[in-house]
Amino acid sequence: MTKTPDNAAMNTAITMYTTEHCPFCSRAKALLAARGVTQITEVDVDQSDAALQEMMQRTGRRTVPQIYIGERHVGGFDDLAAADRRGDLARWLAGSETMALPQT
Ligand SMILES: N[C@@H](CCC(=O)N[C@@H](CS)C(=O)NCC(=O)O)C(=O)O
Repeated sequence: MTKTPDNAAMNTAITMYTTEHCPFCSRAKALLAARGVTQITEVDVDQSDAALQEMMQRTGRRTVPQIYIGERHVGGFDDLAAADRRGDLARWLAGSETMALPQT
């Protein structure tokens, strides 16, 4: 079966370190939703110091959101939006960087 970004997005595990009141987190979630993502595992770093420590250790950053697509660290909202503009986001959501995008 041919993968499309839409159906692949549902099979791509996305983890987002967030806090409840975080405009950049909302923007990141809205952008991912617009690209067909239906499920995001959110880790609220305000609720758990262990989660905050994990995020900082894993990413080297302390701002939220911090977004992972599978094991790939995308970064924050700015990084996500830049990846979207470059066309990388669609490839990552499709599950393979090496997969050729359909020619239009
Ligand atoms: N350029 C970052 C900005 C992220 C950002 O400023 N997030 C706020 C919450 S919406 C934050 O973590 N503030 C706490 C801090 O700067 O230490 C991005 O695009 O993700």
